[in-house]
Formats: sequence, structure tokens, C-alpha cells
Amino acid sequence: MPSYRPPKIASSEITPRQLYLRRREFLGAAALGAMALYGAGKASAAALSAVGSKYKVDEKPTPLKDVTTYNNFYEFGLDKADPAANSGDFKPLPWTVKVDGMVNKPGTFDLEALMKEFPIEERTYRMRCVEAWSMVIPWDGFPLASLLDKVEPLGSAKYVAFETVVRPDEMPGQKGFFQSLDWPYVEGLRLDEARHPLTLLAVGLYGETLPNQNGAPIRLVVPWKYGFKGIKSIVRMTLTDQQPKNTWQVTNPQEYGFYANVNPAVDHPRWSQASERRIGESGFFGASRHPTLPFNGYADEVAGLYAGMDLKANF
Ligand SMILES: Nc1nc2c(c(=O)[nH]1)N[C@H]1C(S)=C(S)[C@@H](COP(=O)(O)O)O[C@H]1N2
Ligand SMILES: [Mo]
Repeated sequence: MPSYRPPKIASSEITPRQLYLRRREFLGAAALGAMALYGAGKASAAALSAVGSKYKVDEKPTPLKDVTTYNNFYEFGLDKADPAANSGDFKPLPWTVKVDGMVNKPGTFDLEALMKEFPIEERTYRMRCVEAWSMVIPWDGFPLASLLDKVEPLGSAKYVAFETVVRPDEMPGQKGFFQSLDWPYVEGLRLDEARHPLTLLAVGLYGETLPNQNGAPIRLVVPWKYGFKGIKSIVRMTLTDQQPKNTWQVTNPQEYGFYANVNPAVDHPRWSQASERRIGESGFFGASRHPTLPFNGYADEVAGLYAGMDLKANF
């Protein structure tokens, strides 16, 4: 994806399908280039695909229709269908992201320029919402670490705080018609979580520009944490030495913590987290259930970040 492509396809000579296929080729090449940067350049083809596998979960992707019509994005309403129905007036371009706080090189970055600077990779991740449903989503994006490296965090920085845009005129849920959340929606990660190679800033899905309802034009994806950590439509990131609050923790600290690592052994106060309903799949008795995995199946990659921590206390 050499530059940000607006959601409506303008060119009449190229069918969306051709564009989609061509773009997948491009993404494939970009992903290989990125793996060379990880030091896999001299590895055999087999080793290379092993390196790639943690970025491509071996499960059937959730149909695009479900990924784009079953959403949580309270800026556009409370129901799962609201974000698709109410986000049509949202204008994701032009867009800038401000990165400030405890860094050597703070800045306000144009998103399209960042997308030219960092190779866009395709990553199919298992996603698990705290509400006990899940999806498998092919994201397109670049590692958050790439942007953090660019601003050079100070040695004293310990966390990254994130903020969603506030635009009541384009986001009807922010107009206060109903009592929901305080705006802006905010989130936070520990700096080592933010720098982890799995942590992605997504700018697309299914090889297409990110739909408004999924967090256009840029949103966070942290696949080993509950879905609410994936803050959408990000306008600001601030490096800090204080643990940032997240919106759900502010709303209800008994039920939602800072870490929010997917953990089948620690139930939500009002429901079990041991299994999940896979959206878009139907089983004999309705939607099929899958067992929930520790760290959402990414334990080999991320459990070490929490060595020695009590994960019941730090939920
Ligand atoms: N700004 C903002 N980001 C948000 C939310 C939100 O309401 N506002 N909802 C979160 C929740 S609870 C989930 S499960 C995911 C859903 O992402 P998806 O709709 O792309 O699946 O977005 C997260 N990011
Ligand atoms: Mo969620």
C-alpha cells in the first residue's frame, strides 16, 4: 500500500477484485522485506514461514461482513450495528498523529507519510472481546515499535497513553444524546508491551483501507489483550512514567483493569471468560464456542512480559 487509498475506489478500469489481489501481492512482498529486517534474511524458506506463522493464526478468518457490521465503537452508538450505520460522515483524511511526552523527538506526523515510510504488513490475528466473543481478522498495518523508534523514548518513559479523536459533529455518540463514556476514549500500554513485535497500528483489513467503523484511519491492535485495548481513530500518543488510565477502567474499575490480558482463569465479575463465541460461525446450538486460550493463544510470544506478576491482581 504505497499511500492511503480512500474507501471509495475511484478508478473505473480496475475492478475491486483485481485491486484486492494486486494489493495482496504487494503486502506479501512488504511482509518478506520486513522479516529480513528481523534478521530472518539468511534463514531457509521453512524457517522464514515459521517466523511468519505467529503473524498468521491458522484459523478461518471471520467473514468481512461480520468484521464490519458487528463492532464496538461507542463514539457512533452503543449497539453492535451502530458503528456501521452511523459512521458514514466521519472523515478519516487528512489525519495526523501527535506523539509527545517523554521522547527526544516529539512530532505531529502525517499518516499518509508514515504509511510510505513504514512497510505495511498483513497479520491475521485472533481477537477476543471482554464480552466473550471473538473473531479472526486479517489486519494490514505497521508495528507500533516503528513509530516509537522514530520519536526516541527517553530512558525514564515507562508507558504509552493513547487518545481517540473528539469530533461530535461526525461522531453522534459524542453528542451526549445518551449517557455513555467520557470523551476522548483513552487507553494505555506499558512501553515493553507497546514495543512488542505483535503490537500493530492497523491502517487496513482484508487488504483494504480500514473502514470507519473499525477505527479509521489508524487504530491499535494488541492480540493478546481484550478487544477494548484496541483504541480506534488515534490522534495522540504520549510517553509517560505514570500508568495511564483506560476508559473502561475509569468507567468501572471493579470490572476492567489496566492489563486486560486475555485470561480464561480469571472470570469477569459477571460472566465466565473460559470460552468464547466465534462471530460468523454457527454451531448446532447457535454460534459455535471455542475455548479461550491464555493470552489469547499468544502465550509463547508474550507470557515473558509478565514473569513473576500476579495476573489475578493485575487483571
Ligand atoms: N475509540 C474507541 N475505541 C474502541 C472502542 C470504542 O468504543 N471507542 N471499543 C473497543 C472495544 S470494546 C472493542 S471489542 C474493539 C472492537 O474493534 P472492532 O469493532 O474493529 O472489532 O474496539 C475497541 N476500541
Ligand atoms: Mo470489547
